[in-house]
Amino acid sequence: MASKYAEAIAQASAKHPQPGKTFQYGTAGFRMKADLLDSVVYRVGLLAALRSRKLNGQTIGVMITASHNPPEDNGVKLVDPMGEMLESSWEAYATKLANAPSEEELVQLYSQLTADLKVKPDTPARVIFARDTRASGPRLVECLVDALNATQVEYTDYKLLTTPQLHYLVRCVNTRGTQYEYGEVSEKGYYEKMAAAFKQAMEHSDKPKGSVSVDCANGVGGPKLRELVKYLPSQKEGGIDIKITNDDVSKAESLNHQCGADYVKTNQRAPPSSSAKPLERCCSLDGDADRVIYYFLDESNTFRLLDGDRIATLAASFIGDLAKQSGLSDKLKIGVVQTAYANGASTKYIEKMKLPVEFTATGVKHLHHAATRFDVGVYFEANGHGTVLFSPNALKAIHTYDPQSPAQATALQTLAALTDLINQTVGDALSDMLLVEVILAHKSFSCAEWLATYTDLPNRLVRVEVKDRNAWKTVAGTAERKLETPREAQEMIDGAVGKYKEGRSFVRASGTEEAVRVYAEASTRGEADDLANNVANLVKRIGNA
Ligand code: G16
Repeated sequence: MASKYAEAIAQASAKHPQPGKTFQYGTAGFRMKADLLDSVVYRVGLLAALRSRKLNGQTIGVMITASHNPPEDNGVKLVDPMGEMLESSWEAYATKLANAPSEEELVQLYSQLTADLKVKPDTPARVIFARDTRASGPRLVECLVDALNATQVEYTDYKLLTTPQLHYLVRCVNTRGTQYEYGEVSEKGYYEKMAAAFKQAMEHSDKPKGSVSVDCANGVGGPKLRELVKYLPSQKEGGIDIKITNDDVSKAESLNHQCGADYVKTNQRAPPSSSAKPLERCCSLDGDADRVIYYFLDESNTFRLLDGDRIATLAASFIGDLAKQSGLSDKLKIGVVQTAYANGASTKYIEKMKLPVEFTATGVKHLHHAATRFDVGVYFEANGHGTVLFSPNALKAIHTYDPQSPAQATALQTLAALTDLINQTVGDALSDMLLVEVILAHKSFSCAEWLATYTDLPNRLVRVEVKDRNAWKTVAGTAERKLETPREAQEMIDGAVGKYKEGRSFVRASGTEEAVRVYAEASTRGEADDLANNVANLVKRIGNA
């Protein structure tokens, strides 16, 4: 049977023909050159309607962004009702819809999915959406709106937002009026919630030291951070001195160009535009402000990186201390989730703290899922993408525990504030940055002291372009540490790794770029570079043969 919306879908789809390409819902949705995306975004809109109807009219989010990718790329991803990433079984439907070659086949597939998924076409459907600052954003929004109109969806366009702000709004709108209410459904509500939590979290800390210079990657994080600052206490009132840099969103080509979290992490250097002096605290967001990386120049002007692993260890140790101080350590099982990119030294440090560590494949969706298995799940990718999840049990314990001493009451108050300060839906650079600032203030830590908690193994990340990145498949269950294909590759990598002290290297296809990534670490800088180059060369050889 044809879907109720078949005619409207076919008509609007004719405006956005499939360009004869094969698409795949990847690490973070669909992502590629923006001029290939019109039909994909249109079809994602169709799926959002189905998803919302399947979930009885709960609101689904659609974010148009390509995050850390260059300005000419764009992307689209779906957000499920609690603000989490789209349920993985639905990714396959997204891929199928995106690849339907003609209007007829699209309509047929849509009707089939409606029937197979037992979706009632008359159920209301609701979607909210937003975009980052890319030039292609408004055009892609039109494609999305065409799909929402064709399938009679109620929608709200939030225009420019960071990705985590959209995730926040999705959760707020779906929990409104319930016992799980997450916050006011507005951008202002986001700032107010975060600012109130920040003030409460800072109440029992030392005054923050120095300033923090924030590189906003010339993306949407710039204007949004400026807005957030208006709600935060001033320096005089005990707040932080935030210096905003790279916040020019008027020049499309400057997005993520020689700045931003990905640039800093990959190149292991500050953006060339940085004028930070030695020991000044700096951080970089990415293009849609869902990642943050800290760094500074030490006394000898050497660049020092404080990446996602560092944020994870800082957060886990701080929350562990608060749990002990508040008398809740028995009730809060804290765990950390990492990927293969985590520096080996960070994993050892977490194990020394006697905390469990789990590994998943790259992609926030995998880490997030694993983190829900702990009362307090700290998850960060080394690239700065992550957050801390508090389970319903943990929240109950924190909010109902009767403190037995003033010291317990103080720790409990800070812990409660963190549950609001930290975005529970997804990694959020603005929220994570405030979290780091709160912890540094509480610990009276400079960046140098934070760095001194353990010593990273020197490491290197290399991006290699190959003929077909899909030929590079990893073995299931190895958290992407071992390659299955090309057959000869893993043995050669093992051979290379064996030559270096504390050597480790792995290769995986990127899910967001047309490339393969090589990670290597070893006991010295020279060895890590050497190992990375050797493995990158063999990947080039095999991948372009
Ligand atoms: C996205 C994902 C991250 C992932 C990154 C790189 O980040 O959300 O989980 O680490 O891509 O993925 P890959 O190595 O597969 O290209 P973002 O910030 O670009 O959305």
